[in-house]
Amino acid sequence: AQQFGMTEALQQLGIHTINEGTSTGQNHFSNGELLESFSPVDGQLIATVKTSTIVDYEKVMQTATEAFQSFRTMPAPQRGEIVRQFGEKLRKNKEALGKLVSYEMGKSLQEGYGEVQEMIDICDFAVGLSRQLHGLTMHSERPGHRMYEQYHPLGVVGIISAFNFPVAVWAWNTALAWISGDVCVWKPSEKTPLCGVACQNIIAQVIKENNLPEGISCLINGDYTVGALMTNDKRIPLISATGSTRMGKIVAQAVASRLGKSLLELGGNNAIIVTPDADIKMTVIGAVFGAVGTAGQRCTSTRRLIIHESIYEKVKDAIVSAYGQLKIGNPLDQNNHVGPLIDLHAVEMYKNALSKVVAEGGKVLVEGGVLSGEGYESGCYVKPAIAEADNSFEIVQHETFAPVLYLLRYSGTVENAIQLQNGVAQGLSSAIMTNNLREAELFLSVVGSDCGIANVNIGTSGAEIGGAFGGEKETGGGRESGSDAWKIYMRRQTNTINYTTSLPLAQGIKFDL
Ligand code: UN1
Repeated sequence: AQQFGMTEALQQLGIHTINEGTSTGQNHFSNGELLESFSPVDGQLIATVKTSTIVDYEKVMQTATEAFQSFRTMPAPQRGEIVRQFGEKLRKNKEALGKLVSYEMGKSLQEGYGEVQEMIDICDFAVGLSRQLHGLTMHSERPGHRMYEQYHPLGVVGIISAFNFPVAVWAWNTALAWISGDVCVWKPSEKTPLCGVACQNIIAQVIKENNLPEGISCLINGDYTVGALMTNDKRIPLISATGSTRMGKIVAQAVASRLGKSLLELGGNNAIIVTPDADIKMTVIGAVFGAVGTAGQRCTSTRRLIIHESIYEKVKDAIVSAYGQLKIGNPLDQNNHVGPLIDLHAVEMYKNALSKVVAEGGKVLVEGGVLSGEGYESGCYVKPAIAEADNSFEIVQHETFAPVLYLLRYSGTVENAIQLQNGVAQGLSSAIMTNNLREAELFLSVVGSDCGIANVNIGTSGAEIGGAFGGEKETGGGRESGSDAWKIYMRRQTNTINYTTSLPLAQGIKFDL
């Protein structure tokens, strides 16, 4: 890692590689056990971070709650100015943070930079939005009355994020929460705690430079037990959680039992439909990047290709031959396309998926396997694999966070392909490759894709921040990032004002005293 300037990057981000973790910002509330962060890139221990105890958690919540009391009164455009400065700091730290993301998580350096770019983009988006937190006005049914709605800050927002987008998902939430006047408490994945510390260090500078209360941004490290403190905490009106469907169900039940709000971004099982009218060259790029980008560990990763029988062999050959060109290795080296999986547990899940698909009757087209030898010492590097399968296979119905792509065949019209595409429990992202207007429009219509994201002539991953991001069914139903996703971070109030000298009741009710 040294040859890629990692030492300098860690230094710039305030990560101390000595055996005591870091202690900037809210992290001084961490007095628990040490959490070690190993890089899947080279298997090395990068640094350790102290986790938060229950006592630490209480302190964090007190600081956050106090900070909210003042932050909520700051005019929204001024809060936007804070987010603007945060975006500026991210621009200055893009290279260092992108490298850390790549090193701690294992995604390619380009994707690490891309992730930081998403953070910068959402900051820009939020700055503009800080002057556009619009409510509607309505016409009252009563004379001399005025009716309108307004959005007020909500309170403490709890963010539970996953290892695969260790920095961007936090920023999608915080940028909107902060312009909304909320304060944030973040529990990053215990697999990428240093990304959390680095982000906290960056925002802590902005908070300090503006003499704002530090509780605006809080970080707690630890495992699911820390997450459970958050989900059960009545002082947190909104929990935004990204991760597996299994985790989401636990979070949703805990939050619902206290009637809190939850914003869930859970698993996907994303497919690209390839029709006889598809541009094969574009299909190959979209499908291969979708399947092997981030080593298949995006919630938007392409897991299934649903190909029309008339072009099946042609598309199959093109994809298989593209897989032959893939270079697997150190993601910091820009010559490589595919980096490692996050850890050895992920490698087990990958191996398990490959043996299951064969056991269920699938046919392997591109052999997988775990790489060993020089450069692969971490044991986390695997070969992207392709198997011919059936949509009904249990393993195909399941999201495996690894580069395993299933090829499915359809015959007849595009309706049959749509049925297969929708025939899974998850509903995040979907795509169709076609130059046929009828097919494309049908795919986007009410009888088309049932996913939160539906693309035409684009793969399933790599959404822009300007749109609302999220999905239906077991994906959890939440929407983050662009469009009007900000509304969940605020509380809506309907106001009716009577400026007359009488008090007529609504619905024409007579009540004379
Ligand atoms: C995720 O995998 O959790 O659309 C988020 C994409 C990225 C975000 C993915 N912009 O692939």
